[in-house]
Amino acid sequence: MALDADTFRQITETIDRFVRDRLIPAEAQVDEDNAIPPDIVSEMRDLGLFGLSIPEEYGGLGLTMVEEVELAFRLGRASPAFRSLIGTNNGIGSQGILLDGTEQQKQTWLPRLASGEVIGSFALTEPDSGSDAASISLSADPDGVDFILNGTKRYITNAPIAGLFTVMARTDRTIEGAKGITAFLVEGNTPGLSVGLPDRKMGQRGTKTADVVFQNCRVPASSIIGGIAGRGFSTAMKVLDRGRLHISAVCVGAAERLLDDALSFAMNRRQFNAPISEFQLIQAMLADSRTELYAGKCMVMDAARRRDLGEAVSLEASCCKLYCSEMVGRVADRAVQIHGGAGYMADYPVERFYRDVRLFRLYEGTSQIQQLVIARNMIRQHQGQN
Ligand code: COS
Repeated sequence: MALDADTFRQITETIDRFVRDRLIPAEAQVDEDNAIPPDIVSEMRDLGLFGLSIPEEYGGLGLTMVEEVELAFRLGRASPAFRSLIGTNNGIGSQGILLDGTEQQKQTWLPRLASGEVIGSFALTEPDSGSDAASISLSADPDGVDFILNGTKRYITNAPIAGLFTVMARTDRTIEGAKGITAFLVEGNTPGLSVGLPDRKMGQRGTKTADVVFQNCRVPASSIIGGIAGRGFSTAMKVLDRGRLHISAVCVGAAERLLDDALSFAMNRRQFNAPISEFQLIQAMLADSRTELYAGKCMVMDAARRRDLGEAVSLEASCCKLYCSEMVGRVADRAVQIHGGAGYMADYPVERFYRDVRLFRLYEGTSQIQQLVIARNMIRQHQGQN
C-alpha cells in the first residue's frame, strides 16, 4: 500500500537533504579511502534506507515500486557507492526471501536486513557462468539432512561485509540447466565459506565485490529458500526482474546529476567572450541529454506503476535497464565533452561518474541479455495471441 502523500513528501525531502548535505560532500573522501565513512553508514541505518522495499511487518518502510524508484532517482544523484551499500538489502540480497521464502525465513532475516544489522548478498555469478546463469556449477550435494556446498562465486557485491548470502547452487547434477538449481540462505560465518580479497575495479570505489569460495560448506536443508529444491533459478530471475527496475532508476538519478554538473559548468565556463552554454553545439549536447533523460524517467515510472498494479513486467524492466543504462553512458560521455579537458581531470566529479556508470551496462544482466529477454518475451506474447 502506498504511503499517504504527506508522509512520502517528508521522506523525499529528507532524502534530498541527506543526498545534498551529507552524501555529495563525502564523495571525494569515499573515492580516496575506497570506503564509506561509518558515520554515514549509521545515518543511512537511522533513515531506514536498508529496508525501503521490505514490508513494514518485517521492519522495513514497505515502499511501493513507484515510491522506491522515486527514492532511487534521488539517491542516484550521489556517488553510486552509497546506493550500492543499501542496494543488496533492498534488492537482490532480500528479495529472494521476500518473494519465495518461508514465513520462518522471512521472520528470521527480513527485520535484520531492514535495519541494516545484517548485509545481504546475492551469489549467482561464477568464474565460468555469467550471462548463462543456468549453467552454474557450484554443487550442493545432499548429506543426511544437510547439503555440502563446493565451488566459487565471482564479483559478488558486498561479499566482504555480508552476513547472509543467497547462494544459487546445483542440487541435482544429473539435470543440466535451470531445473537443477536451488537457492540457499548461507550465513557469512558458516565454516567452509571464505571471501577473497576485494576486487580492483574500473570505478565505483567504495563499493566492495569479491569471490566467495565454498569448500565442504555444510548447510541444513532448512536453509533452502521456500524449502523446495529446484526452484532457485526462477527465484533468481524474479529477483533480477525487480532489481533491473531499481538500477534503471539509479541510472536516471546519475544522469540528472551529470547533466546538472555539465549545465552549470557550461554556464560558468567562458570561451570566445561568452559562456559556452550559449553555443549551439554545446546546447545540442545538453538538449539531447535532457530529452533522453526524460524518456528514461517516464519509462521507469510507467514500469513501476504497472508492477504495483500486479502486472508481469519482466519485458518492461529489461527495456528500462537497457535504455537507462545506455542513456546514462551517453549522458556521461557528453558531460565529459562539455567539460573539455577539465572533464578528464579527477578534480571534477564527471570524471569519476564516467567510470562509475559504465558498470550499469554490465551488472544485473548486460545490455545484450536485456535485448534477449525483451525479444523472447515479445515472441512468447505473440505466440500467446495466435
Ligand atoms: N521470472 C520467473 N521465472 C523465469 C524468469 C522470470 N523472469 N525467466 C525465466 N524463468 C524461468 C523460466 O520460466 C524457465 O522455467 P520453466 O522451464 O519451468 O518454464 C526457467 O526459468 C529457465 O528459463 P530460460 O529457458 O529462459 O533460461 P535461459 O537459460 O535461457 O536463460 C537468461 C535466460 C539469459 C535470461 C538468464 O540466464 C539471465 O537473466 N542471464 C543473466 C544473468 C544476470 O543478470 N547476471 C547478473 C549477475 S547477478 S547481479
